[in-house]
Amino acid sequence: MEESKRKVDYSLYLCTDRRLMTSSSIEECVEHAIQGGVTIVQLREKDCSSREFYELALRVKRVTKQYQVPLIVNDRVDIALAADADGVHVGQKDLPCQEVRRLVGEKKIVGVSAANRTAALQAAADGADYIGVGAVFATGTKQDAVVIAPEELAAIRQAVSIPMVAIGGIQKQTLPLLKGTGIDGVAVISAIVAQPDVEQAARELKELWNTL
Ligand code: TZP
Ligand code: MG
Repeated sequence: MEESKRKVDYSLYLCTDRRLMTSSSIEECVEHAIQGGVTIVQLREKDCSSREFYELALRVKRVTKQYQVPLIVNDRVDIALAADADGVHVGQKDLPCQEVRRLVGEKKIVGVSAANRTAALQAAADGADYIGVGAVFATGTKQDAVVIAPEELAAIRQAVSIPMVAIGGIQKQTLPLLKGTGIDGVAVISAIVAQPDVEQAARELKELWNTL
């Protein structure tokens, strides 16, 4: 494995969403979140043009680079490459992982959303660096998110050895329920970006994670 990828800390994984954000810019949100303990950032913006997404990626990258936190671009391989992000995250309806890996090479991080054992095994076989698994709890952030059973999370953990990040409805109250699941990190949107104090929200989640 590439040396730079070996060190990736998935423990507190932030996904952005301008629609829910309390900060006045994504850069500000990301900077405060990193200061609070976020270890990896995914630019996940659904309502913007390619040009805007690209420009956002460049702006956010200035922040993540300053703090040496990896930046992952959601959905778009072209934008991840153009902005020289650290990686790209794809879902089951995006480009297949094998193609993504072929396009971005070995140095970039490739993440795949997998909600069941079959998808997780496929992602691992196709060269994914990590999988995002969820929704682990009910969430209003993603309209079509389906909550997976704890047994499914356990089956996925057992099936693959690549890092696994849980997502969906993770808040201060629900994070402790993930104890013992063997996940490598928690991915959150609203529990950080929608909070009045982004830095403090990230810090509290990080503290909870550290006691897991
Ligand atoms: N994928 C599954 S659930 C979800 C995504 C992107 C939304 C997570 O948002 P929140 O606010 O952390 O529940
Ligand atoms: Mg996607």
